[in-house]
Amino acid sequence: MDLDSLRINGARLQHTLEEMAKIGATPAGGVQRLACSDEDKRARDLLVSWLREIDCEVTIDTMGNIFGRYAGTDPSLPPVMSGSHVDSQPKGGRFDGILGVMGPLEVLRTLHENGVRPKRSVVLVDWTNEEGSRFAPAMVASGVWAGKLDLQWAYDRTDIHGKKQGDELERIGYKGSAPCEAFPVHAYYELHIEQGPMLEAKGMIIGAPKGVLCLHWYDIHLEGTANQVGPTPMEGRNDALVAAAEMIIKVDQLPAAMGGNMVATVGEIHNYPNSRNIIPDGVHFTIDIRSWDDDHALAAFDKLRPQMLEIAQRHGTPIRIEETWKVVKAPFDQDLFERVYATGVKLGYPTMKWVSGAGHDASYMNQVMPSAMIFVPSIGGRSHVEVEETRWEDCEAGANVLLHCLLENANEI
Ligand code: HGY
Ligand code: MN
Ligand code: MN
Repeated sequence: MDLDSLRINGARLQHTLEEMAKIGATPAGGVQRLACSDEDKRARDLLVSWLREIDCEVTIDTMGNIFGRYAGTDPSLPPVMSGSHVDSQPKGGRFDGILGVMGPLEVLRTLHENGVRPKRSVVLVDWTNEEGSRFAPAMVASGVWAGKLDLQWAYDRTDIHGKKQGDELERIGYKGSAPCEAFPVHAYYELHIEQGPMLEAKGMIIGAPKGVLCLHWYDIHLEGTANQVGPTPMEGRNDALVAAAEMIIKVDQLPAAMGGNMVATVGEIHNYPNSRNIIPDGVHFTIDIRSWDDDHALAAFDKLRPQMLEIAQRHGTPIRIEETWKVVKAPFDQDLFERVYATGVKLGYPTMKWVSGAGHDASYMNQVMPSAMIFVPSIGGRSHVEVEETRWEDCEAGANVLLHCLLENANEI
């Protein structure tokens, strides 16, 4: 068969994305499928049923990663792999992660219905808890698989209700038996929405990111003195929330102070006891610093730390700093990166090279095997929001590029 003319079924891809969007659907048109939640389970169950329909061998590992293997003609050769995540942010979008699982599913369906059996097997993967929103950190299961994070440490991560990730994985029936450890993979591709404005702004349909920024996460805990807001004079208060507010402004000012391509964000904050007529005596907030240069990101926190210590001292609110998680920047495999770009051009899609500011499981895959990503535009550059949107024809384009990149690597020795 003329493989060059092979294309995926865009309508069927749209249907799978629409079916998945019904799981955890929110009233404003987004999804909530938090890691290891009942909604995550329902999405996983649907994915497994679809994989079995096309005779894929399904394996679940001890971190709940789901692998669907579409057999090639030579089982002795390391497979090619593609995947992403079905979990979402609390008020997430209908494309983040799930496109990178439905895309390879559509590729496998296309191979299966056309009787195409490449030399190498093609493995689809759904990585557990890519978002790191319910259980920090992000990309935790691909991190364990890549040998960069400890399994028990990952199991012990707790959500704000004190539930453990390992227990929740067991509860939803996805704490598998296969070891969560890397096996030889010839090439890994991840299809994902850009989650930024650039492709749309440049009129592009396919993005070939050269890599992913480093991600450094910190957790800051402040201890104040609670009291009745009325009789307590302003002088001498130990107000943990005011101290936190000063620190949060410093975080926001950090990238400008450091220069270079950096972002710094406080995205999560918990205030205790969080009553309008009690001076806060406890605050926990998170810091996310990203840069194309790990040392640049580390230098940024070295600049921020003394500023926070001074603010804590001045307010009499002792501070505890947790260096929660770091994943180094991921410069992708040059050959695969160039293949993504060349395939986009060959298939006739406006294509550009770019970089990923969002973290992805490919960040860890990149540390243990040749990896690259395929981006498609986010309308308005929006993501991690319920209005997240990508054109169906762009999803189809991305899956076609994925099909041909995987086939080329799957048929090379
Ligand atoms: O944090 C990220 O960029 C990804 O959504 N985990
Ligand atoms: Mn994602
Ligand atoms: Mn995300």
